[in-house]
Amino acid sequence: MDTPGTLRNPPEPPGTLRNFELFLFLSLVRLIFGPFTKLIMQRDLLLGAEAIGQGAIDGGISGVYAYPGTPSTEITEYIQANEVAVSRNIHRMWSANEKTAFEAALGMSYAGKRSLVCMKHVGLNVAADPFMNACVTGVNGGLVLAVADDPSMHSSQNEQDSRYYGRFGLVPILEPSNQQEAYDMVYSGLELSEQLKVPVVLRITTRLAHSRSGVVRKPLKLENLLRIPENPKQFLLLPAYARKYYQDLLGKQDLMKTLSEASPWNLYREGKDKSLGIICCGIAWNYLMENFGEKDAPHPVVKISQYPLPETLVKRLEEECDELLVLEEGYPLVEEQLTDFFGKGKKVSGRLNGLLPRAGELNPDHVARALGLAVSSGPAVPEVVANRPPALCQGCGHQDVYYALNVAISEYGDGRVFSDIGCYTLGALQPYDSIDTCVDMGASITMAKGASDAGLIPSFAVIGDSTFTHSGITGLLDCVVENTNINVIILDNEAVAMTGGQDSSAAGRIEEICAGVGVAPEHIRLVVPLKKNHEEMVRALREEIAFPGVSVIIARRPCIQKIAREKKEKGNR
Ligand SMILES: Cc1ncc(C[n+]2csc(CCOP(=O)(O)OP(=O)(O)O)c2C)c(N)n1
Ligand code: SF4
Repeated sequence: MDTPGTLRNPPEPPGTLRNFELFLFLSLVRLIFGPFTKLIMQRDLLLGAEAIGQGAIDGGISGVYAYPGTPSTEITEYIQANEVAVSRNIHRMWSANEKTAFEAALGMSYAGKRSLVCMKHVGLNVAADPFMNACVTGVNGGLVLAVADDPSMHSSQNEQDSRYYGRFGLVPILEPSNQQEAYDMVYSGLELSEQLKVPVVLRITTRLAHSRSGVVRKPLKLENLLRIPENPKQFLLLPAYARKYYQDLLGKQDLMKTLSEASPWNLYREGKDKSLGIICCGIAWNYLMENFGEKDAPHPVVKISQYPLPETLVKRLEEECDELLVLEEGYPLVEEQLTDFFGKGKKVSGRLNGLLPRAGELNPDHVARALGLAVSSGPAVPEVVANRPPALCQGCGHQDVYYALNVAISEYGDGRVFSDIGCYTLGALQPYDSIDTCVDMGASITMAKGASDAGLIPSFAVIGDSTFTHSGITGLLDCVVENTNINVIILDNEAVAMTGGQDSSAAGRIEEICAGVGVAPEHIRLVVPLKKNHEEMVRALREEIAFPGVSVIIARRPCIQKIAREKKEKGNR
């Protein structure tokens, strides 16, 4: 900063030649570099999920395929609303489930174009079959699988770690530590996928998906041209081909490791205190940095955001430090790889040895405690916002169904209502206390079938319209084939309400699907779940309980939240 008396070049009066030259020079710079600087420096404030959507668009995808699921939903919603995606007509409609989504993305890759497929962690269980096999066939156009894990189960039925799927499939895993990396990793991940000819897994967790930060974008790429695979048998997994492709996949492992070693997202950071070496995976890097502010950690740190594990970096840390601490979100995947089976090796701490909690999300406080630092958690959460249990909205049609169901089955005793996953799972709570199970999407019909087979009659399945088309239809077919004594209630609110009211693939199709699967038309009943129809609903339920075969009762009334949202949107137009 200049101080008084140090002014060496006093300003020239306006209008001099010098000012004019400067003006000309700046105008020229602006003219030549303006468009580029604007492009290069554009910084958008994006959720992690949105950064992935933007990275995929800029990276040249021709399609996103997904089934909603927290915390992955916003990736697809961002692409659906994006002007470039709309003008390019990038495929962006929801799929019926994660398996169909993955397969469609693979088909787009087969045709030479780039695709993104998104799901929550449990969705990858549903898509595991095409995923594992796509790792063997490989890809043609780049394919990135964005999978969002939910440690602490904020809105999920478990907290599995999707990095294991990447390891299982023997393909690269990218794990961003912030929103910028999330963007960069999809953008470059599509290229990495084309370079290695395998799907690339991008694993994020809830905090990253749902927090914002500035993201600098890269130039928008052109979409790939249509181009079928050079090897016309690439996607033909007959054993004779599959054996060869599996060998090819094994043959790529060394290159994957080399790329991990050289990855700009993996790094070794020096630290003077070598009594401890720290390994941070993905967002855990952020949690460590939050503890040290602008200052570097006193210990050497290896940041891992691309797998397979960058062995050279990890070995260097192991050789230089007395002990190791592994900070990772999810399961102890890296810690397990480093821990000596017989306990004779170097001490490795983390989630396995109890220094960090074995379950749930990590946070900066956990990291501070593990490092023996003071914990400053900030002010306590005011009671007014703490611990509000979820509840069905007042006026929700699901309530009316539960009140009727409770009456209809009261004489048979408890323990016979198999539910599924959706808003209606809240029927487990008071005052309804109507359902007994919730395991995975589609399990209501199949579990009720098994219980009925075992002699538990009547046996009820309660399933939402979206969950029915996600994975209920095949279970219903099993029931029809065996003429199972079962009562299925499909709660048709014409929306995927639990994840924000997306359009349901089932809309306007449920009766036809049930009839197509083979349910007798006279046992496909339609009711409107309203207070005034209580008696009629109880009667319909009792009549179907008396029928010793497959019956489906469709309770149709639109989700009131979706109606309210649509009204508001109309008003804003
Ligand atoms: C395999 C899997 N994919 C996605 C989800 C996220 N999810 C939970 S319920 C649900 C759908 C709910 O829709 P619907 O069955 O129509 O019930 P509603 O919420 O509308 O009552 C979704 C997508 C999940 N839990 N599991
Ligand atoms: S969002 Fe819709 S389906 Fe869910 S509880 Fe509210 S009204 Fe019912």
